[in-house]
Amino acid sequence: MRTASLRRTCAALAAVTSLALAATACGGTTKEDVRNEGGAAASAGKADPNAATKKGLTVGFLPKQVNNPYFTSADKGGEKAVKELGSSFKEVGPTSATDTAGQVSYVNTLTQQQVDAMAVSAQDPGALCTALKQAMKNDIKVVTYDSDTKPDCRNAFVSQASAEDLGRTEVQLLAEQIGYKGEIAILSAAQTATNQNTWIEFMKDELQDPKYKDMKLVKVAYGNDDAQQSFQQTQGLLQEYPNLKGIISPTTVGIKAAAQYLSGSKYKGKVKLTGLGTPNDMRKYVKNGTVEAFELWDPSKLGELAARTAIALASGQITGQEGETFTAGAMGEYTIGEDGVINLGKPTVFNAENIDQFDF
Ligand code: RAM
Repeated sequence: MRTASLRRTCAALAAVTSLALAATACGGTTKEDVRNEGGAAASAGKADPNAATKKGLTVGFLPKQVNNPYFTSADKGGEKAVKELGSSFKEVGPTSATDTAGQVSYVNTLTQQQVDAMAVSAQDPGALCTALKQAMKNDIKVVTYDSDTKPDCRNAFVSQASAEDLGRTEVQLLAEQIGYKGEIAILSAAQTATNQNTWIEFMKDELQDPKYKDMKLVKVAYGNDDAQQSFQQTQGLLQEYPNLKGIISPTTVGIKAAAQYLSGSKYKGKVKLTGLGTPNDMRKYVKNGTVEAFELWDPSKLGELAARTAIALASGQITGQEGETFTAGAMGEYTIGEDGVINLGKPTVFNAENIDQFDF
């Protein structure tokens, strides 16, 4: 019988050598491997909601980008929960939101280190799949949080809110601010980012509604979650489209850089800006009249839910199947939805009236 430790040795081998070589050295594919291949939908074994929460596990967090305050906050939430549950936390990850090869090698590193579970915010929907499947084959539970991969490449996805709600409400917020009229642009993160691209699809769909007939999306620009590139892209948008009335930036790095540019320019208060930002980053731009309203969820709660999901998976309380439920500590009970998606909840809209109530 194949033991977990043998599988893990093979994982380490696969991570450092070619997959084919590892498969040969480890005796090829087993029935169990095949069962595991399906990810969320086909996870091996049945969930036991009454199983004890395992302690002494190691959970690795791999954000899109380590030096992004949004992920610092998310991963701190994850760390706190992992420690509270009696397990060990580690964080690895690239400094650039476009270093997909770097993310792949961090997945392989975590596999080699034989962590029990990993929580990953994917820079790209497909690029991490082979590495993540290899991790799952080796008994490592894989949770994506914030930005998903394909459903068969992870056990569950912890989503910040409904992607549809986020996309549609950002258009609604901007439409109200510009009186449903004029040219608008989107300043996104990386061109491959699963989360931003999903939200943008819903924004485009929302714009099809006849009530937006006088609004026109003229461009989607990419600032790569880099402050300087996002600042320059904002400047470029205003040069290219002098009649621009508003910008939606569904990234905390992008919206902050765009606000910084607008606030020091003649467009301050005239070109409207909304999207997803942290209250702490955006406070001064709300107070100085650059930004009226924007939205976000609490990143530390997202990290906490990712950690609790990872540990529930590693403890056998859930497998990632639709309909399974689990208790995420004081956060309460969560039910796994279609395709293994778990929704954190509703985002909050921040404006001059409520922004001082939030500190993240
Ligand atoms: C950035 C990242 C992250 C996204 C937030 C809103 O920090 O792109 O993935 O969820 O913005």
